[in-house]
Amino acid sequence: MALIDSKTGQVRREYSKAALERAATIMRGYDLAALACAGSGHAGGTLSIMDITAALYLQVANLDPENPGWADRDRIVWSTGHKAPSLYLGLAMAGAFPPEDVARLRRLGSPYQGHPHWKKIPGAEVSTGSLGQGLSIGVGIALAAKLDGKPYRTYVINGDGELQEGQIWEAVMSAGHYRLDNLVSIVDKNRLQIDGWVCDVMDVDPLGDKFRSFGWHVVECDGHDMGQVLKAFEEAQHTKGKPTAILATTVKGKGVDFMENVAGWHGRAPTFDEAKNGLAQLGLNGEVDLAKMKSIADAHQKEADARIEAKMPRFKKDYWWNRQPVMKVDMDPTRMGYGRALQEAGKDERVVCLGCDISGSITISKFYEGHPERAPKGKGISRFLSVGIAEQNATGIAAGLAKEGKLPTFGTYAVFASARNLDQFRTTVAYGELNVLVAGAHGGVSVGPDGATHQALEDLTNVSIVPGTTVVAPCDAIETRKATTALLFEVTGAKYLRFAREATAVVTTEKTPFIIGKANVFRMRSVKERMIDAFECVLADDYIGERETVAIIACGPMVAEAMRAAWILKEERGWETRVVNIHTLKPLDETAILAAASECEIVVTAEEHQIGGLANPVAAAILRGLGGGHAPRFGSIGVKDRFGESGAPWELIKEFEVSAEHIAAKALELSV
Ligand SMILES: Cc1ncc(C[n+]2csc(CCOP(=O)(O)OP(=O)(O)O)c2C)c(N)n1
Repeated sequence: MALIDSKTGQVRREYSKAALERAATIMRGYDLAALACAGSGHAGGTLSIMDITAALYLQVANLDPENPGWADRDRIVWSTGHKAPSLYLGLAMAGAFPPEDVARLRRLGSPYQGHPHWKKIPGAEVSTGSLGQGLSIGVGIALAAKLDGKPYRTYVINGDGELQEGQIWEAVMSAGHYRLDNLVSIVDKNRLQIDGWVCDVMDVDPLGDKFRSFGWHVVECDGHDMGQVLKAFEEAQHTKGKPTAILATTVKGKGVDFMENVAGWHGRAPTFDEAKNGLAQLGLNGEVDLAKMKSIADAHQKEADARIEAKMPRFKKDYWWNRQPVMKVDMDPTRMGYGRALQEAGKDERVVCLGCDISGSITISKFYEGHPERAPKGKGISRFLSVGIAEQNATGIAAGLAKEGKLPTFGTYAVFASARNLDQFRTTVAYGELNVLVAGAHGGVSVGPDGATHQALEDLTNVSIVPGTTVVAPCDAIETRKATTALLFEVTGAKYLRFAREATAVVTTEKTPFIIGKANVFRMRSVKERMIDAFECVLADDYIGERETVAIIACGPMVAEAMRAAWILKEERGWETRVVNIHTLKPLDETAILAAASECEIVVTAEEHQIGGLANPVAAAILRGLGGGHAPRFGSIGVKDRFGESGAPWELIKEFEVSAEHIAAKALELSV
């Protein structure tokens, strides 16, 4: 009904339609400013939902900003967690905190995580970011209200692309079944998702008919017409015996001409100049103080910098990437290798790619760059088949294609490619021995400001435990290209390739050996201008041990960190280090691990996700293989049983203590 003082039951403030329209415009301005301060985020969808946000938080829902845990408050669930800034600004405009404070968005240690965490923001009901889950949570909350005889209502904000997730329709079915007239789903129907128009990526229409067939009441409205929005909510409140779906037609990027209806603005933040331009278009010059917000963001950053720098082990000099005149590296994201390989592999007609609405970012779109015949064709069929935001279905479709002799591959963020579809991957693909290559992109903490929901820290453990899988986490973009090709054409069965988002050091060349299941050894021979020339790299099978002090056993981009740690240990202590690149976690090269363990005094494993994905199989291999032999001193670098958080990629490497400095410090600690 309104913003309420929960102690007295008095309405705190009522908004006219014009005041709500004005509030939505101001929130759009703060959104642009906060995104510009963050340097990343989702402009398009945060702008499209803002009129609905203003209506909901300032007028429709019963909320008390001074008592966010008030038992009778209406619950608002943001199933589309990427629209977190709109949620934050809804609360801010209602009076929970100053809107300028959202300038700290997506920074390390900020309550304003890239995707909302309810434990950090009083008033955020649940933690979301993995699409398709919020409506089920809403059903649960609405059922609890019915069980307890409580009058509160539950509002769930959904995206139209998000409706491609199968779980949504399970939730729709259950809400219809239980006739939850205290539940409302608002669909922000801006008709765009990441890969393009929803109707081309995977059509969800006719939405009204779909909801109605599951027993819902449906209201359609223009999501930017405040009168229509308020009327739609009112209709929902008066609907008895069924849940209501408000299908709100909106414009992605609403209010800023260069963002409107442009898919590319989905996951982009404006620059300060673009934000200024946007503020002028919204008529907000002087209303939203961009400079003040920047100074809030800068002050927050200063504190965060001091905190993480205090956590860094200290050495005689600064060995950080490219800070010395020697040991220079090129940086390239490992994910690039996947796309480059697919471009080439596409010559084989058996190769089929499935798009999961994140195609540019994970580089699978390179499959059709320069090859229009392979490109997605809306509802037409080509060798790039878009399946939308539907990881479980993608796994099943890939299995079906494989059954008929195709070589299918698909990928998405590793969190969603390895967990949400784990049963399909285990039972249909692995147990069925079908030839499917799953790419887990954005692995590890280095994903950055999207935060915990998007940082895959458990994926290697999840998939490695599945019998018969081949699991590869290559160390750089070149090795990712080789791994993709090898997995596609040389390996059969369930295959999982894991790579990262951030640009990391390139430490191999075309000539570096690469054989699935065979580790490589890197040995530093002398300091060189370029790091790649300072190290010798051979197959572990061909390496003759030199009784080095330390062995660092690493996978993925941590191999490069391990090499830098070897440099640090050589400079600081004169120690020799054997770096073992375990690019294949399964089948594991136990011979290489055992050789390192029996010939070196200290063994450190290094991974940039939960300790265990690599450390556990390595430790087990050492214990199994040593027999009566003397065990080395053993330590592990990785994330220590915690979830990730927002922050810049290299800040997170420091915060989560997974840098070369931490590896070197661990080796030194084990020596005493
Ligand atoms: C399970 C899952 N898969 C993929 C993603 C990555 N992702 C974030 S937003 C998005 C597109 C969402 O489209 P839509 O629901 O239409 O939101 P809007 O266009 O309104 O921003 C995708 C694929 C995710 N967050 N969760």
